[in-house]
Amino acid sequence: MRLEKYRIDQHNSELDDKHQKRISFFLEENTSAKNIIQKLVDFQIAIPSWALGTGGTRFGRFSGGGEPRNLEDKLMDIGLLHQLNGSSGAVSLHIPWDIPSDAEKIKNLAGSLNLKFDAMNSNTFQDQAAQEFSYKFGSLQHVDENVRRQAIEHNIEVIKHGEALGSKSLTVWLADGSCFPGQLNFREAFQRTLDSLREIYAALPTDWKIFVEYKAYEPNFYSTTVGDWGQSLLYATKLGEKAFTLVDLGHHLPNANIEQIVSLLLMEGKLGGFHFNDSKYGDDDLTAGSLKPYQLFLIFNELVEGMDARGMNHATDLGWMIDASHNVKDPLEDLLQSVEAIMMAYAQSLLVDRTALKAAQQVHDVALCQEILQHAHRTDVRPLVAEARLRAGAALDPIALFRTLDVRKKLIDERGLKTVATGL
Ligand code: PSV
Ligand code: MN
Ligand code: MN
Repeated sequence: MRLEKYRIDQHNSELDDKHQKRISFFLEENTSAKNIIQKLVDFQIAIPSWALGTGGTRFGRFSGGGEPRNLEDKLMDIGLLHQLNGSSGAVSLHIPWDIPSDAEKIKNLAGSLNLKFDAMNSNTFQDQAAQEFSYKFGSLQHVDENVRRQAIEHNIEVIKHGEALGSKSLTVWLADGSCFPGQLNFREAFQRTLDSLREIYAALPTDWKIFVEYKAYEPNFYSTTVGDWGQSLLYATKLGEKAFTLVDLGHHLPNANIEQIVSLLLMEGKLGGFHFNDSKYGDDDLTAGSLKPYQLFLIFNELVEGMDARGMNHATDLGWMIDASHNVKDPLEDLLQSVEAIMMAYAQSLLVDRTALKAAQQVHDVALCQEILQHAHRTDVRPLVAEARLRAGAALDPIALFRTLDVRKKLIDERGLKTVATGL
């Protein structure tokens, strides 16, 4: 389904009085904020195709109904999100879950919804029905050359699908690793993985990037062959200039200082992209900003500082994506909440007084350094983010409009109650 433009306009005009008061007050209080609205408008966060259905746990899955039945439905859902918030203008596909039967048609559909194709994701962590060799003991790291070959060829096929759609990057997340000490020779596993990645790298079109995503543990619980940012950076450095590290917020050991990791990867020119989510324990894949909004802000603070230092374009020079999906909320409402949290953290980090922070750092005024950061984080930037939505032609209050228009009910009417999208 699509939202008729007049519905959004009507919603906005109902809220306009209140919004105008809030935004004028905000701009009076924060005089530098005027210049950052366009940055917020430009900033787009890709939606992963696997987040549109109710996620499962390994114990069960509870579909909420009206979920996408195929790739077209997934694009339609993201199109809806983008109409509502103006910041979800990209999709990240997972192959083989999202193999387009007709790439041209899918490309046109995405174009008509104003969506771009962000990174393509390969899948060598599950066995598919028609597949010859099993990934039970790894894929790109596997001791058997046949398995490695199959996994390499799969990645090359993913690149081809991406090329047909206009994507420009491939994200490789590997489940490879070991569950028990002694199971694996770490050095040889690394070397085999590197050799496999080199073959995939060689198949990249000239204007493509490859992102090497790391994860501390799960599904392997003793070692992971791309287990942390150090290992990812090693691969990315050895591969070459088109290879970068991808940071997924849920893929660290507890209490890792992710903002410092981000800062150093940026310094090395090796940060490629981001997967946003939030967690209390591990790779919980909860709504971005739902548990640790200050951490999210501190990460953005480093991103903005580091990107500005390197003269990078915030909107286009890194891949921004949500990677979250879970069991209990309407997936579309959940994604609207994630995008809002990310936009708020981004807006707050744009408000940091960097000159004052630098000066305070130089004289070791630690309390003032903290004040400066917390002042930005404690600023209620909701009017600013709403203003960016308004300027993008989206809704002042996306979730309220989603509910007023009974979007989920309409999707259930259209698609049925028992729908399950291909995916996790
Ligand atoms: C598994 O942890 C995972 O969530 C990774 O974060 C990948 O990005 C995603 O699945 C899709 O492959
Ligand atoms: Mn991820
Ligand atoms: Mn994950």
